[in-house]
Amino acid sequence: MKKLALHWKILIGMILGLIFGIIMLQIGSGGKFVTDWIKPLGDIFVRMLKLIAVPLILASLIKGISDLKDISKFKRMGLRTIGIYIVTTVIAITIGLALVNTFKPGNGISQDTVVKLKEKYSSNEKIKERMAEAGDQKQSGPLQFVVDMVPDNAFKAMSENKAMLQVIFFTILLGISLLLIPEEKAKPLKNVFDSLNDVVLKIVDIIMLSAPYAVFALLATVVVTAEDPDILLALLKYAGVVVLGLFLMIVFYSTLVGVYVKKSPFWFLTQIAPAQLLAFSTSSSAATLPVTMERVEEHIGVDKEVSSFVLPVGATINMDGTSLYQAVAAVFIMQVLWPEGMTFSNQLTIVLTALLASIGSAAVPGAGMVMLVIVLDSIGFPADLLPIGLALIFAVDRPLDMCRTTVNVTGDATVSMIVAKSFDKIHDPQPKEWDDHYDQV
Ligand code: DAS
Repeated sequence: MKKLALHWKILIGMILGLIFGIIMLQIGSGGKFVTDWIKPLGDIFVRMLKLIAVPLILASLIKGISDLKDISKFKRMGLRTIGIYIVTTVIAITIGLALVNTFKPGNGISQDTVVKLKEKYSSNEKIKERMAEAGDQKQSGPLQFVVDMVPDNAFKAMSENKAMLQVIFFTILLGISLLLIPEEKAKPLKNVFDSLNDVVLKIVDIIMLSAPYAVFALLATVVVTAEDPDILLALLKYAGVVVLGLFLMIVFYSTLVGVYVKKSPFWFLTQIAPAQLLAFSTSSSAATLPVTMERVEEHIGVDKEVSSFVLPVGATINMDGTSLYQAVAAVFIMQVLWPEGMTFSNQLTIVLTALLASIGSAAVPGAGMVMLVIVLDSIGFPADLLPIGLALIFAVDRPLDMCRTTVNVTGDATVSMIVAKSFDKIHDPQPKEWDDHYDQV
């Protein structure tokens, strides 16, 4: 066990968690036991990761910007990053549309399944919650997400984890200003953030020691809180199309890493595996971000000037997995409930709105489904059928959220390597002796 690399231990924890959850489901009050006594372990782990996400972004982004020496390079890196993010997201949506129009998973859903869903979910609290959240999003104008990026209170922004873009905005302002004041004045603050960065990365290592046990709890919880399995079967073809699309995205990223970054795709997937497994277990890019940053910097060798900007921005605005899922889900729902809406222009509209929706989706569980309402609304989907449409995909949303979050994280790591390579800021990693220790512990 000593020599087992971290990602194998996490994988074993996940599999044992799945098995434990299935066993507990067979025992009378097993589900309640898991939610009362096991689930908190997973919740604590996710909260600890979110706890250090803000200080890590603050420290590494300040260090990254101040190491850049001049602002023009930062501007070029920012524009290149956003540009590549938009391209990969449009490719993800296109793959999603191609697959869902080819396999037509919606054509296999019988009308009595739809009726059953109508009864089962028409008053479902979670569906209402997501509809309400989407309603709030709809009310705001197209540029609201830009306005929301500017915090009116820096410390309040840091206290609310969902305001990650606000933290990034404030930190970029601080980092650039640090570049503009005389070196001797900036030095003390830069040193503080330098050591804060190392300290926080150490905290990530320490938290990761509990990862195998935490993912056990997270997966056991997912199993006992899953929706009814018979609907899962009816939706298997839909879920299969989403998973196939997500798998193709992983192949696409691996090809980019091999062809452009000139690193072995298998080596890349091994190094990023702990972040992917956490993304799968937590369904949260935000919670996974500290581990993604630690893996990309210390195990893949991307310079901090690049990773400290590209990854936090990617965790919030680059969600390729989510955008692919939204394209497939929107067309699937139309195939079942609104076949007449399946026009080519509507599908083009989906490309644009799924791109914007994935940028606007928060990096938390279930966010992608909330934004799906925006996508459907944009093509004039009948409002009375919306709750049924969401109900149709709700039962399989959590397992698909786990998969699409994994792709979101992998896409961010891939783009950070591409941007680093384009600025010649990727080197052979030298994991520190501690890393060997934590990898082997
Ligand atoms: N769970 C979101 C994330 O953290 C993705 C989604 O909901 O689609 O990336």
